[in-house]
Amino acid sequence: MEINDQQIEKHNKEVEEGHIASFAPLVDQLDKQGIEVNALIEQIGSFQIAIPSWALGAGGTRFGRFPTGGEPGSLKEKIEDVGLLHTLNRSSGAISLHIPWDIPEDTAAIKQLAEKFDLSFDAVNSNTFQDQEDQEHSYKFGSLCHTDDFVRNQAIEHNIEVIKYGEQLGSKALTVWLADGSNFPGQQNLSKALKQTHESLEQIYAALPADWEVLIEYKPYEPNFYSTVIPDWGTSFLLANKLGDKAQTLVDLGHHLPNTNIEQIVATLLMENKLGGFHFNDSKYGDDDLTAGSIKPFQLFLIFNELVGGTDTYDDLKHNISWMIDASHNVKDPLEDLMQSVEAIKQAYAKALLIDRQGLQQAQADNDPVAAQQLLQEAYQTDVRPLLRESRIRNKAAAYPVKLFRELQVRNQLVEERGEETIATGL
Ligand code: PSV
Ligand code: MN
Ligand code: MN
Repeated sequence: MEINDQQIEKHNKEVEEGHIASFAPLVDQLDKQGIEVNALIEQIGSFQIAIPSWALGAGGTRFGRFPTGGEPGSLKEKIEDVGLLHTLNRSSGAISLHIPWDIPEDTAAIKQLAEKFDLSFDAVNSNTFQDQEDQEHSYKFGSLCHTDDFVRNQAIEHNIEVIKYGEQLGSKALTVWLADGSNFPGQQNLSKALKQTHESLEQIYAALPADWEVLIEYKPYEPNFYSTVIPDWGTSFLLANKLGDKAQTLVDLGHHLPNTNIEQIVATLLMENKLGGFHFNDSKYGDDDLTAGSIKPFQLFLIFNELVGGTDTYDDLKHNISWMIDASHNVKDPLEDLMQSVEAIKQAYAKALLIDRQGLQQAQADNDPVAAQQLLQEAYQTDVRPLLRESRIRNKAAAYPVKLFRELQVRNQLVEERGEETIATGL
């Protein structure tokens, strides 16, 4: 299944009139505000967000899994799916792999396929939270933190192996998310578990190629319900500082206790040059992995406000932040869901770009919270969807990606090609 230029052009022609009707007045309005609209559209259009390979199939809950049909059953098919997304929106130009779910057997062929779709490989993820069939030691009681040297070494070796796969594909980062922790008080010596984790990470760090980074995720609970070895950004930051310049903190939006001020964490990490990247998603209760921006779009906007504002001040920090999604579902078509996440992230970014920075700095200097709020709201309440559409049209993507996906009956075609009963490897 592939989508061609003619199909996209036809779609864009059909919706042109309606698009112009909303785009033209917005351009007038932004012009009056002194905003350089073409530059803005260029910034929005060039922003790319990586797709996680594990979100291309219908996600499961512990109660059930309801396959969508036509899900990718191999790495090749996963890349083809991300290729479809990128063709539709020209904003999903990278894929983040998870080993061993995505072992590239023929690296050259996989690279070639990715190139065909204009895709690069973002961070590669290790997996020491599940036991694999051929594995010698179990991760039941942890991996990098384990009390037993053999288990720790096996987990270290696995991470080094993941780096090697990533190197072959052109990735530049390893993401480590650990399920390590304990379920009951007394089960684990908390400081020893952290110390062992640090020592294990030191060995992984030593195996990083010169131009690589290791991104360390944190999570307060789940699958362990009493303690997690890296529960919060402070612990991730501590480890990243101990390890060195190539270690960074990864902020997964779902990995915070309710009401945490994530934008403040982002600002601090930016200031310290330790913001390695994001796993975008949304949540109501915990690590819900819901579509980005579906529950708290204002929070997403505030995060981008800190990013855009922060990068004004800390100019050298723009580099190398990994922009990734980590969301998956059992009630939505995964590809449609990912397009919605990308759209929400870009909307938040576009709105943050609209903020009158000078005005905001002045309001802050004047200690005028009313003016500051007014300026944020001015940007946040602007309907930026026509700008996103225009950026897609200029990049030869679909004005309305989900609409075209449905019109072309992409899912039905994937079901025809791959079958109804497919199960994608992943979460
Ligand atoms: C589990 O919480 C998780 O969602 C982490 O966020 C990881 O990034 C992801 O799974 C993939 O391992
Ligand atoms: Mn994550
Ligand atoms: Mn998670």
